[in-house]
Amino acid sequence: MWMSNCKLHIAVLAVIIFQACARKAPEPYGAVPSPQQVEWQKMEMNFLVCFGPNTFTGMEWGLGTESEDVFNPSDLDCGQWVSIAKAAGFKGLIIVAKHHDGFCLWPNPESTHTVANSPWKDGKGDVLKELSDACAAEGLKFGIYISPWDRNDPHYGTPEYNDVYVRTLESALDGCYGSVFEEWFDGACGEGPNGKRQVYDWDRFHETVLKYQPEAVMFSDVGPGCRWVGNESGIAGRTNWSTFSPEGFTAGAGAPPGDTLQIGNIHGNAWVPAETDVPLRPGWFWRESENDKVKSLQELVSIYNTSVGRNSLLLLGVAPDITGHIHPADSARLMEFGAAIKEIFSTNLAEGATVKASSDRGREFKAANILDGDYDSYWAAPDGINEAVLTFDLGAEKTFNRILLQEYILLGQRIKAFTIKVLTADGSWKEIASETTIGFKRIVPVETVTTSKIEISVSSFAPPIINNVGLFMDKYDQ
Ligand code: FUL
Repeated sequence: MWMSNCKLHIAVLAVIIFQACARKAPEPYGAVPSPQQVEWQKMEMNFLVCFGPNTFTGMEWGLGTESEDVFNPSDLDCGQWVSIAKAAGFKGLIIVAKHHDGFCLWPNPESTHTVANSPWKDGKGDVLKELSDACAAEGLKFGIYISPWDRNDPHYGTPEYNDVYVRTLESALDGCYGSVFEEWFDGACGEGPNGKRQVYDWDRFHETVLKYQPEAVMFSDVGPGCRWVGNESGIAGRTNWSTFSPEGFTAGAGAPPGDTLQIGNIHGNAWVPAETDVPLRPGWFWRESENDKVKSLQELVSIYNTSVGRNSLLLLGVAPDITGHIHPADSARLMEFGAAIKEIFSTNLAEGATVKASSDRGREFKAANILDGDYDSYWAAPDGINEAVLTFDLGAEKTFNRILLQEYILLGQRIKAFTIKVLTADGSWKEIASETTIGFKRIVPVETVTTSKIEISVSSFAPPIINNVGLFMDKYDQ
């Protein structure tokens, strides 16, 4: 009796231990994102609103000597910018609050080169106030770009400028415009009015942002919150690690080469995902002569695929005109773009499929989680298994040309290679893609294919984790 009781206890214990092991979530691998970086990544598309003296002078980089009288929009309407962004599927707007010419779109007490000395609203206007209010009203996030380079400030090129710049950051970030989701530090760094270059005190700049806006993700060429993608053409690396080792580099001339920024570092020690900034027009600022040069719908969908679809955020430069409105040519294109993305990705041809994995780590991590539409439920392989195959039975023949995959980045970026095969009419499997990284979101373009079964093989640095797979048809980017 005693023996059988003992056996029973041992058996129960074994089951409990087995279940506990089976249900344990995988350990994180390598550098992982902060909660703010996860939320930031989920935004996918934001506007970079470029507006200031350049809008009125037709320049890309103002000299800093422009009169404040130049800035005088006849009918500024930040509500229009925000409603266009929202309708086109963008989640936040970052405003160029001070470009390299030094002109501030808010009454910055550190400078006389601001809206306060312009004729606009008799010097009583504040673009940051109007835009942050409009964002709050529509539920979009608000971000700020304040160029460290300043061609107007007389202190530029001396240690005092770092103090001026810190106080400038404070005056925009201290909460008067609500919460700021991203602070953008441009890497462009030239000479100031006295011909000198500035040695920036990046540590102080970062501390200042964190003090007033602890939730803000900080952009620069090399992070710390997110990094430049290394080009302004809308193209993230086909291999794109969100991991990156920034040690020894600084923004601007001290940044690594563009191709390194495009790819990241495979074993980078920090989570510094790529952001892809690209203007909607040839230039970042509005010019009458470029009204007919707005990127085409096909170009924009292609940029979506090579930015959002390559584990990056898309930051699209949008340039309001001298009236203070987004020009009809730009707004019409943005509407078409938003509608196209919605159309492509609203019909997931993998819906209703069944999926089997070569292994899983228990019920909570079963392969079916991949198709449940919930970002926080995922399939994961058991510990010690770094190679796995997922087989999707679509139930019927489906025709598609985009395959979307997502890793659960809260536990790191783990997958280093994957291949995709489809079942052909003669019953054999044909490889249609062989790629490297996935990250938060990967959209793999393939030749249009019709099949009833697809097989995805992954190879990773730690047990692979996938939380979403989708099949789509894109008729716009051909
Ligand atoms: C660049 C700048 O020099 C451009 O003027 C623009 O602000 C763009 C977003 O970043 O590096």
